[in-house]
Amino acid sequence: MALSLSTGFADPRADYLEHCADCHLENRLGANGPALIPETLKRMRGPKIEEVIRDGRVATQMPSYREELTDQAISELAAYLKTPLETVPPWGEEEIMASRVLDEDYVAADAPIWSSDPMNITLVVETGDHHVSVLDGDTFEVLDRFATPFAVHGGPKFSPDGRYVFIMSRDGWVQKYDIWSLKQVGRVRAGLNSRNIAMSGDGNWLAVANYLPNSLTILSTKDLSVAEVHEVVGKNGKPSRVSAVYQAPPRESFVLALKDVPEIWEVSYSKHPDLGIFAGGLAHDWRIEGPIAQDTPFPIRKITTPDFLDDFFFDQTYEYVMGASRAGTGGLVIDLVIGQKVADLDLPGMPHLGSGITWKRGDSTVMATPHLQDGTVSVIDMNSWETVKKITTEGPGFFMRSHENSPYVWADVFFGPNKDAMHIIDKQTLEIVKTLRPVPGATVAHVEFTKDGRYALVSVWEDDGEVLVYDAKTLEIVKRLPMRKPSGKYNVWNKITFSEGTSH
Ligand code: DHE
Repeated sequence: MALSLSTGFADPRADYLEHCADCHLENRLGANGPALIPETLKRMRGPKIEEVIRDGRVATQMPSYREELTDQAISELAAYLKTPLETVPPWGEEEIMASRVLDEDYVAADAPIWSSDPMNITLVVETGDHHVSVLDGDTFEVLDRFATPFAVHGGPKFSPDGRYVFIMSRDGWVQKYDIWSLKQVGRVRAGLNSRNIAMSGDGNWLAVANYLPNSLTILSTKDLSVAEVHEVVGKNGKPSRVSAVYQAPPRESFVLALKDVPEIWEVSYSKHPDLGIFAGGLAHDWRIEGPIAQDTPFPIRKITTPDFLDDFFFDQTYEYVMGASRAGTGGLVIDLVIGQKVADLDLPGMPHLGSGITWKRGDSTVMATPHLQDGTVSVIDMNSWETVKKITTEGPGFFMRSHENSPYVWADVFFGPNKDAMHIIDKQTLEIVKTLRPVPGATVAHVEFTKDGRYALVSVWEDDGEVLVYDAKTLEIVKRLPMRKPSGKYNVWNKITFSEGTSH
């Protein structure tokens, strides 16, 4: 342990350089180990930083420093790691390309090397030891289990044919994996701290939303090379973090939620100058600051919004985007064609729109979203934008799922004493018809259906966890698959066909 000569107290920077810098890099941005910066650490669920330094982290190379560091040195080191970086190093095209690793032993198979239904493959992200399991969606056999970058966040995105999958970590690494060959193709660090990724409708581009630096990285899906890095600066000149990026296939664009400026950005990848965001001569609209820049393959349209909008949900046409206000007081609907607010939403309690789903109810389409701050699922009519019902649940939830062939919506209770509950809601009556408690006391969350909707896969989100396979009709468990803290699950067919019961 390094002691300061003047005070006799621990010197956390010196301790960092002595014990941590080899794996986490002198600038704390991560190498073999993850980045140790507040942007990453604040988001980590699990043991506190002090505990990780003292006891190490199971299933990783992080050792215990119990012998080397006193309790005081550990707590000062933890406090040091929570301080923001004084300067963020440049992370543009050159740095990103220098980080790219393409696997030399990767050979693309001509056809799947397995005999399962390629459309019913389901991936399970196991955050306990940073792996993904590739499941046969009919037999639930594990075809492969591969290592991912540390701390995957957000849904992996499939290529439109379902062959490749792209996975992002909070440290900004993007991994490309070939499901047919069961092999990693390569990795690239597209940002230093990233939020999520979106795949273009044509499958050519992958957009990466970054907090650090304030940028959007667009990668070629073919070889993970950089197509463009957009610095994100609002109309008023203020730089902004990108909270999330989504694809809007019919508009041939990516839509960005911005953290620090009240704007929505639309980034076009259209090859047709009269389609997508250019339709209707919008390049000359007063709401857009100046003409849309045409000197880039990815022109940007900046739409001013009445509030800061963090989380989005789109209608099936992608004309309307529902946004949740940062203050948690409500929401609003922006029409992307005219670039204006068209409705307010009665959505207090910080709805988690990103995990909203839609279904047909009578003559209308409804959308449902859980709230992060209270035990409610809000159901909204997508024509009138009126709230149809606020369903009271046993606590705040994080994820919801359904399937075209299922009469039920599955909604978890992620937070609080009832985190072991999973509500089954009737899509027509909007009543909770059953509450499952498969493992009392354990966090039970996130559901994904098989291609035909016959089975629902539920995570027991614990270190020694499981994926429970339910018969989606009888609501009985038919199989239990041991997994290491399984989080999200993603079925190829449901994702590439944009099933209304799943997040996009
Ligand atoms: Fe997530 C998806 C934002 C915390 C697990 N999360 C998303 C998406 C967004 C988002 C915008 C949709 C992107 C996508 O899939 O492309 N998440 C946020 C937050 O703002 C929040 C509340 C705090 C933060 O800053 O990150 C947050 N998220 C968490 C967690 O603590 C979770 C539970 C554990 C973790 O691993 O970080 C978590 N988020 C997930 C998962 C998805 C996700 C598993 C994909 C869900 C899906 O089914 O598609």
